[in-house]
Amino acid sequence: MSKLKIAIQKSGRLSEKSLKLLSECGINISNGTGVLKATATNFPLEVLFLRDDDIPQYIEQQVVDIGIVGENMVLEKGKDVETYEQLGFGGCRLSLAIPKEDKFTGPDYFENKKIATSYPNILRGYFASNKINAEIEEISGSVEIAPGIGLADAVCDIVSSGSTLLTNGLKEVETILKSQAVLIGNKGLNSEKKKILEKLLFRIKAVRNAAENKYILLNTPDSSIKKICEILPGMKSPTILPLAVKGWSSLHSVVKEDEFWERIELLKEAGAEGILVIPIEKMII
Ligand code: PRT
Ligand code: ZN
Repeated sequence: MSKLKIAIQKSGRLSEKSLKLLSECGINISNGTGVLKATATNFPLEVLFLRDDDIPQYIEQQVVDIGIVGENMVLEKGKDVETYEQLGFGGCRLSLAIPKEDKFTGPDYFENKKIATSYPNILRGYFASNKINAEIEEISGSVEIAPGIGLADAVCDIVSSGSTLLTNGLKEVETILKSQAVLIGNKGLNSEKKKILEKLLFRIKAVRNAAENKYILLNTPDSSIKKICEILPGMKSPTILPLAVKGWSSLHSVVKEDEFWERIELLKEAGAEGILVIPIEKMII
């Protein structure tokens, strides 16, 4: 039986979380340290550990079938690959930053300036759509120090907390794109590999849904059930069980993580008591 080949970052910001995702999907990987290749013991998957920059190209050439990389990398490399799923980790943005004492006047600021970046293609596109003439200085690492050493006037780089820019005397002035890790793949996978991919995507979605939702249990006077059901619609509809105390019920449902606090307030106002919130391990919709 054929195996699906997945590329993940060998060592870097996406490595650990990519492996964690596979493990949450129930896939065991016998991974010795320093190896380039590993095989899953309970799923038809072969894992290759590569530099993130190489992954889109290897997928286009079908050296590997699928891979996990940042959306920023997919856009910069411009390879002909399919994006299947956003994975909810590796969040960051690609931004332009200038010396903090400079006044930012809008994209015009960059006219005739020199900008250091590891993302020349995305940056070229940004300047073209804003009709700006600027010089792009491509460098592969430590972009933030370029203005300080006189190599460039500004930078275009990945930002997450913003502290690297700050410590280098720069301020973020424009966000070109927002990014997170995505699962990408070759467009011409054969039907056998597509089937394995579908199984993997099914598991990834279950993991992602679980991470985005919480299981909620609460006690409610029977008179409030209708109101509470409106606040907590659940997957199909909430489960309601009578309590030993007459006139009261226990209600079970799911709530989205990002709506959680707002809903809890509404539930309390509606008369809910003894609210328990529990993490979900897998969620199949
Ligand atoms: O060796 P390899 O080529 O595989 O790794 P790499 O060094 O090129 O990549 P790596 O591990 O740094 O990043 C991999 C991916 O993680 C990126 O393509 C992004 O999709 C994502 N990501 C998320 C980040 C960051 N957050 C991030 N903060 N990538 C880089 N950074 C760097 C940024 O370049 C800057 O130097 O962190 C610094 C800024 O961080 P803050 O928190 O100070 O703003
Ligand atoms: Zn890289």
